[in-house]
Amino acid sequence: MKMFGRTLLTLSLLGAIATVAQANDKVLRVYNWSDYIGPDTVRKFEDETGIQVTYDVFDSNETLEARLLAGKSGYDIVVPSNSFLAKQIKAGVYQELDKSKLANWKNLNPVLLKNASASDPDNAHAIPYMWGSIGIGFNPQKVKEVLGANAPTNSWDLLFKPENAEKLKACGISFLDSPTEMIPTALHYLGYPVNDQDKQHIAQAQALFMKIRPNVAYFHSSKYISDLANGNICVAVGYSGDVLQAKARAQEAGDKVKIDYSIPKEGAASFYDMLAIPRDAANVENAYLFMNFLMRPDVIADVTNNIGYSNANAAATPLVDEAIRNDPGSYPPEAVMATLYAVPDQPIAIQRIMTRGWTKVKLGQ
Ligand code: N2P
Repeated sequence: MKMFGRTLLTLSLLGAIATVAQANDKVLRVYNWSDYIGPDTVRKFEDETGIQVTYDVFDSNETLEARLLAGKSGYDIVVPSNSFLAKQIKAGVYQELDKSKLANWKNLNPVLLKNASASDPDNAHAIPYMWGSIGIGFNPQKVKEVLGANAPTNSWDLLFKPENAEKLKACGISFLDSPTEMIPTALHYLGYPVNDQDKQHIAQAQALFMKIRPNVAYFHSSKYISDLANGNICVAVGYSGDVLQAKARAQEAGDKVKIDYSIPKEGAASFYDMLAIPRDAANVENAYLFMNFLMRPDVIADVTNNIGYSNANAAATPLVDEAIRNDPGSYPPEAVMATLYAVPDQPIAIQRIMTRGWTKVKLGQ
């Protein structure tokens, strides 16, 4: 009995030591969107701090949310969009930030902080990282060949008018695989509020997709970057910076393919992606170090210069390449900004209806 007790004690002591060692380990696990960081950003952080980073990627809020709600994601930093944040905060997914550990907070843009506080009062749980819009990436040459010189590339008609989609099928159409972003895009096109909870209206949005479904090559939220750049598809509804990455890749590859990004005149969705620490993160101190590192103007400007998304760091703006600062896709002019609406934060029940409808759209039935 005594022996057994001592063994137990020894085991639990060993366990405690292991836990402390793990918590103090120089490791960090980050779960971010794909194509959303500079090629050297993580290595630079590792070199400066000696912290070993495991860096995994996802390409939709839906995927991230499933991991977070299942619990024990194992990640120390995750990057939800603000449209998902409020619900996740309520579900107790994140810890409150200790801003005394974030000396570079002062560099953040106060206007963006205020906007982001709509889903996180006082910015208590999350830091805005990058923001962008959901518009149309297209290959002007191919679209012109199929639809003629007057192709409505500045309008959602380009895709939602079945007669256009039917023709564009020949060169390849893709949509994001995200019901929470695509259904509101269709609701908006139909003239309904983007946060409409009327099931009939949501069904109409679904029907709009059903009509053009036979002409869609695929629904995917990251594959279109290389497919646009390679000329495998000619129109993709996608995230602003991802399309700009496709444009840059096509340019680097030579003159064969040219890519443009359009924010349709009817308006388009905008999003903020936020850095947050899950409640059960094992390496919280290292998470703070990484967050603070990402708020350094030189670091975050370099990220923007590589991925084409606008960051939320006012102090970094002078360090952002002029070509990106002047690109209306990354930094839209005031008049275009006024047409953007935030991806709506829908209640779970509505989210489920949209997800079920979306599955049918994807299956085409
Ligand atoms: C990165 C996409 C991030 C923008 N590939 C969507 N929130």
